[in-house]
Amino acid sequence: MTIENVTVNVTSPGRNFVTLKIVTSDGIVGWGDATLNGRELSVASYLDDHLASILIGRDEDRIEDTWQYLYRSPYWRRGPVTMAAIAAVDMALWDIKAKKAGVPLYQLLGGASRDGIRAYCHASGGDYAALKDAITGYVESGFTAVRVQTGVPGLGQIYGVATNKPGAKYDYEPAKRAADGTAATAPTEEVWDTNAYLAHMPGVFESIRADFGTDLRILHDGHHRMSPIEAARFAKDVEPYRLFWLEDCTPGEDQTALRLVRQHSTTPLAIGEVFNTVFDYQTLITERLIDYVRSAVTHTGGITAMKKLLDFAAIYGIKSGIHGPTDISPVGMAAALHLDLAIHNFGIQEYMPHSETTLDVFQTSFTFERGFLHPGDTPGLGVELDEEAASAFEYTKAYLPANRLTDGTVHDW
Ligand code: EZ4
Ligand code: CO
Repeated sequence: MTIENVTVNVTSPGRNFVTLKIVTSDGIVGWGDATLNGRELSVASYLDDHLASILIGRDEDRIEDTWQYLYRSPYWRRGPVTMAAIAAVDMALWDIKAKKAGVPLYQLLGGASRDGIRAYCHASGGDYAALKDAITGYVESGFTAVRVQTGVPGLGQIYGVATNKPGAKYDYEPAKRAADGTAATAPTEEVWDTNAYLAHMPGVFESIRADFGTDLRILHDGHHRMSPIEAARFAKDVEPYRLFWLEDCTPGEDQTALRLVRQHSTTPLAIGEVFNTVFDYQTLITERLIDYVRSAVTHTGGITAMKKLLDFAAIYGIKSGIHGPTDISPVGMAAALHLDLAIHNFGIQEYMPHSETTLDVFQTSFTFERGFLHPGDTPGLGVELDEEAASAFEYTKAYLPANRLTDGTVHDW
């Protein structure tokens, strides 16, 4: 059989999503996630204007060949737009193949290696009291791992801290529309001071350990804001509190920066949510500079590429920590969960649940119970986009915030 129809759906049920639909000549439908936060329409155009016509008539079963063709043939390789577009095609073809086989995708990836997928959520608070409340809520609901982000005295709104009503769960959404909910025209701006952050954070982890004991897995995201020596100091200072991982401590494009951090501490390191290919990890993996691979399936060329990347990492004792924020659609989240269940070197899965509005549009079969996820046993990925429901939510431009140091210098967000 062949690919007969390729369409791109852009919808905004609470936030923007780009979804690829591939239909075969015998009517099997496959879905792929192509959402790139704040740059959605570029990927939609890549798919619509450049890929759709060349997919028509191809054998939908030739997933590896299609991946290589899309990666190598255009001459221009890598980058988040290209790799999100390839990822969407790849996910849709795996969805189709598993539906044809009548099995959940993880069966085609080798079957289940575990019963459930340990998830971590995002706990945040403007101050320690609010953070403690948030962590308490998650621990009570069964989570065994939490990412903690908190305000820094003297700074305003910062990365990872929810602005919603206190106590509200699952409420951090970094992409911002205009204040009245209509299309944004430019990013909002935040202010950052690394010195204040470095001084404040170790005490936060000390309090968490004192209040929650030694069992809780504590994660933290530095969002690429520290220089190598600052990150080394941070990793060393927080060593006594035994973080599960310190994520994205230095800017992502500088792989050798993590050598310095490694030389100074045993705090486990995770990086990669802005990476697109295995080559972004070549030095990090072969020199054992990280402990967890943070790529999103959606931004790293799909299931085909992620499986190879994680197998490569496994040889060096490095585990998965697949990116799972709300800007990964339920389709991309399902792709992550099938991989998580199947691979041996699973570490942890980020889980920021989607809003009810989003889940009215994407029908999912994955489950979450007492801290653990499962992709479900529906054939394929197990997620279907309700195109009619989606049509009610028009694309609404939203941007990730910009960030400046206190003297006005542009800094990493
Ligand atoms: O800021 O996905 O670990 N998770 C994160 C995310 C990212 C957003 C950017 O689109 O850092 O919340
Ligand atoms: Co992150």
